[in-house]
Amino acid sequence: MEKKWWHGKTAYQIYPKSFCDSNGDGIGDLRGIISKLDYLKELGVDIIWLSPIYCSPLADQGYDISDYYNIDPRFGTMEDMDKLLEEANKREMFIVMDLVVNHCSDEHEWFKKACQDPDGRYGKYFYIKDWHEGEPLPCNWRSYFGGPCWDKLPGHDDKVYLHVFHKKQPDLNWENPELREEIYKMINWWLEKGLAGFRIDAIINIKKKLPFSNYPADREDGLCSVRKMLAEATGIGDFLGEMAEKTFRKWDAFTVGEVFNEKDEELPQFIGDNGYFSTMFDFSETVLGQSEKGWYAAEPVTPEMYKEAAFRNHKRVEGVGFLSNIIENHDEPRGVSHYLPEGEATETAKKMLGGVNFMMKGLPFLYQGQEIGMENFHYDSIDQADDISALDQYQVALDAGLSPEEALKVVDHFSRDNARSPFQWDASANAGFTTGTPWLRVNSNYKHLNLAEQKNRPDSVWNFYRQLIQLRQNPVYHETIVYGEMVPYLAEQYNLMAYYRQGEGQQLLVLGNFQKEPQDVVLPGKVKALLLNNLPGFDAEGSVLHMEGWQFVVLEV
Ligand code: TEU
Ligand code: CA
Repeated sequence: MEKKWWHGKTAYQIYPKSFCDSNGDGIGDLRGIISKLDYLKELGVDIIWLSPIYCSPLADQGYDISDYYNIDPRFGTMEDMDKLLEEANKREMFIVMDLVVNHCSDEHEWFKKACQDPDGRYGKYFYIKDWHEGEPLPCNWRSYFGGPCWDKLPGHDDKVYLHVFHKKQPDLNWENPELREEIYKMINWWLEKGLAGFRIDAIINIKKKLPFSNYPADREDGLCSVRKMLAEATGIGDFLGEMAEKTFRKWDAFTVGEVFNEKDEELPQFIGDNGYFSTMFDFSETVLGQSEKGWYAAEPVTPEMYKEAAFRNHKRVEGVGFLSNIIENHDEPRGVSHYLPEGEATETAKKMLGGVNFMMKGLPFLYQGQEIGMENFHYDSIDQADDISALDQYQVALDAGLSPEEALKVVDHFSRDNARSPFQWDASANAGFTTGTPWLRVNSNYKHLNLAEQKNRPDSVWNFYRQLIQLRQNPVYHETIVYGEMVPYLAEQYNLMAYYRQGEGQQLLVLGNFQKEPQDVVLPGKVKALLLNNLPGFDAEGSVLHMEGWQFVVLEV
């Protein structure tokens, strides 16, 4: 595998709205981010991905862009953005933005012009179809946020437009070469500014199976998940290859794709040496237990499921490319609330979960707050929900016959708001996030769970993440941690997640006891060094290691 500048780095996702508010309006902003660059540097972060900060009505929190060339005033100005790039550069850090090009906002001028003249130039930037009251829609796809993918084109009673996400997110027509050129121009404009690259949103949706057709309904509503259509769509590679060629490759940009359900044979094209993207997220654990029926029908994720999914997916890409490893992001519940059983999210367990994920082969991505072990924030009532997905899924659960209490419990676990509550900086009012009223409630646990408390405590979750990052940066182990093969160890041992990372003349063994009960692990040989341990004790007797509940160690063997 060809070596790339970003391979050995550590990445961090910022959800700008909830990170740090510099001016007291309750909304995190670019100046807030700039003020925390030293903090991120101290943690050991190299690459920072910003969720969208472009102009947006924020119907889907910025994933609905109304102007790709400007910063939303709530987040700051273009001067602030330039300053951020400059300050990051000074610290040898890299800024990556979110590239949201499957759709734009219905308030983007392209869409407004399309509404004025659906048959004109901009009408062809979207998917617009004739339709008359009483007729079936062009197809029965269900949007990701619920309801049909088609809505009436504003100002026209006889036309509908396609949106696979929210109705305020009309899909861009990638079949139109003119639209594609507009997108490439925009990407190059940002890269020219000094951006290191992009996280590429929902990209798998840009290729539709055409002509539009119905699929067998998968719920009572008579609709069918868009995912069925996507599984049948072919030819996305032509678009992705063209985009990479005309933009990313020219700049040696770093790109991470939000890709779901890619086929095995497509992997080299996606993330191989000359792939469309540098890397893509490993979602094999996040999708565990999910059901097409909705959040209410999801199955709990067990440690065995987690291990099996992680090993399977990493094996799939071994020798092909790099995955980006996460335990959470802005669309997921907090990892420690999702993968650890209820009541078990102790600091020890949080470190174990972070450790087994971080040490896997690939690029580690931390999500803001993960480094202090932030947890799901819990709703008292559905009125507290902001996430459009949570509101939809609450209704889906009620429609399926759950009581309001049960439906709330479901949403409470899966809501995207869990990851979007403000960063907990300290124990002062609003966790130090804002001097005003935060746009979304602060988690009530902030008085004891916050960065200030953890920074000076050597055994905190924060200090553990710092050790993980330092281990990755340590020149003695760097090559092995970055490029070493990942080989499962004792894969059959129940609730043990263990694997080797092995490179030339070096073998590391990562062991996580994924349960609260202790367990014994037979070691493969002599322990040369104990590189990391989430507990004070290390109890090895001959070739047997007695692991405490949730213990995590990295050994050189
Ligand atoms: O998510 C795309 C996606 O495929 C879904 O998993 C989505 O997270 C889920 O349906 C929501 O419950 C991306 C962004 O990460 C997400 O925040 C945006 O809402 C979405 O695209 C639309 O831009
Ligand atoms: Ca602000």
